Amino acid sequence: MRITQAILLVASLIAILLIVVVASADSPAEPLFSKQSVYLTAVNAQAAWNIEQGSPDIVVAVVDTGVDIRHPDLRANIWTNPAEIPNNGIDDDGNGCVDDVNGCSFVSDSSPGCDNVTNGFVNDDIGHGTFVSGVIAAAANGTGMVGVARNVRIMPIKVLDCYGSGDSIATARGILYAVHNGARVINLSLGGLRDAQEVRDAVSEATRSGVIVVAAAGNAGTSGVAFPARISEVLAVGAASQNAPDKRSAFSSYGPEVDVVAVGEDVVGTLPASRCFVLLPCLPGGPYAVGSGTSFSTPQVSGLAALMLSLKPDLSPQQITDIIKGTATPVPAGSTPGWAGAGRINMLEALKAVQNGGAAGEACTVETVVDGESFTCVGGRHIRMLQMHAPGIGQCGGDWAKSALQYIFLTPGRQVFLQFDATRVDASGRTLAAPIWRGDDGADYNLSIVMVYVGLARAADVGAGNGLFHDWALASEHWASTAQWNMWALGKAFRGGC
Ligand SMILES: [Ca+2]
Ligand SMILES: [Ca+2]
Ligand SMILES: [Ca+2]
Repeated sequence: MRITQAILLVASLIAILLIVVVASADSPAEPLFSKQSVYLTAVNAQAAWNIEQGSPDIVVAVVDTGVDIRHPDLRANIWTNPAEIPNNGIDDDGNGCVDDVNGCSFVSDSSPGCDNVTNGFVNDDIGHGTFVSGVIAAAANGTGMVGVARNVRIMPIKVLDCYGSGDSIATARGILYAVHNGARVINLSLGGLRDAQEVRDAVSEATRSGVIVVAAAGNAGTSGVAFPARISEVLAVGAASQNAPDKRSAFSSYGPEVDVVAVGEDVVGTLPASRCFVLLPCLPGGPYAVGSGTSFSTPQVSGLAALMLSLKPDLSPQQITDIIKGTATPVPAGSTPGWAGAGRINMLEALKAVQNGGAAGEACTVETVVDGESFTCVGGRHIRMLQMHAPGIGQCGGDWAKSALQYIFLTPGRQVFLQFDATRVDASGRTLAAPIWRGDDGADYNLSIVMVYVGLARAADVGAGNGLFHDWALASEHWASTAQWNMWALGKAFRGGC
């Protein structure tokens, strides 16, 4: 069954001249960096590069139209399969793909006018996969552009033909090839409307195998996230505007499945020199182009995942997702609430979260509770809660939910004491001042403690209706099991508001 998977790109025929922002952090000497710096600044990339620029051990599979593996900004960073002998017509390593020295193609049911291209022929007919690859891993070599994760490896996997169309079988096979041949990140800048079980199965296998799948939300500009981005295990990426990175790009599809966004307008990428003007016009002086679409915000997130794995290779897909979402910069809802998911990625904060404790979002189970106000924590390294401003009397709702996420880092067994300033109480007995978490490092953490306090309050107090926020329904499910309390889930639960 043929299911068209359109590439998610918005042709941008007019290059916008950008005002160069001189970054104080890492600024590569690439001629095109001035075009890149605006959207990369919006995701804090340059500062992140002071922490990590990518490891050659981390492989990102670009499941797309193929890749120009000889591109001057990519050739040093193309994955190679050492167990395969090139051009002998034999599948030397027995992985199901003949002569796959630099990736594999699965295009066996192409559109009329396109060639079927299978096995080790990963040539890019139109340039889309090459563009995406440059966003991820173009080299810092003094020419052209630089990728988000300049030192990681790209595994070219061709599933889309010369019109950028493909089918779900090829897509699923491409995903599985990536999983079985060492990729840690899979970039899917493609999608369609229809669901496909074989793709769902392949994504599940990827996730089970520790491979994170990142996909474009779609360019319909309407409610309804594309498939496979809308699969729950997939990190779905929308697009923010270049000139106003707090706003949705008009083309960016939205819906509850969107996890995060990056700027998706006028992104710089690599093109095969022989394919200038097929999909996008090349920039003067080289095989590069400027393009827009969730196709091009997505590889920035894949690159971030690759940087995180370079820093800490044992991160799981769930941990990567939690950190990327947990450190994202919230953006205004505008007229399409939820369009950006957790917000716009913040590469620096994500890498710092990896450095500071690794497994963000890992559940921390409360082991013992002492008089309802302190506990020890086992099984996780830190707790994610919402950082909120102290609310005013009667204030509840929007401002709270929009506040930034904050991580509290714990070591197993470490005690955190809850302190509570009960001086401000509203008419119904609610204490409104922001209480304090005092860690055993002596630091005070100002947190919205409403949820925590409810959870750690003795059930009898809460049930007795003594004013301890017992009408906050989101917390109620946790009351009965204080001693086995998943704090991380609690933090998430509260995100919805009061
Ligand atoms: Ca092979
Ligand atoms: Ca061979
Ligand atoms: Ca370069």
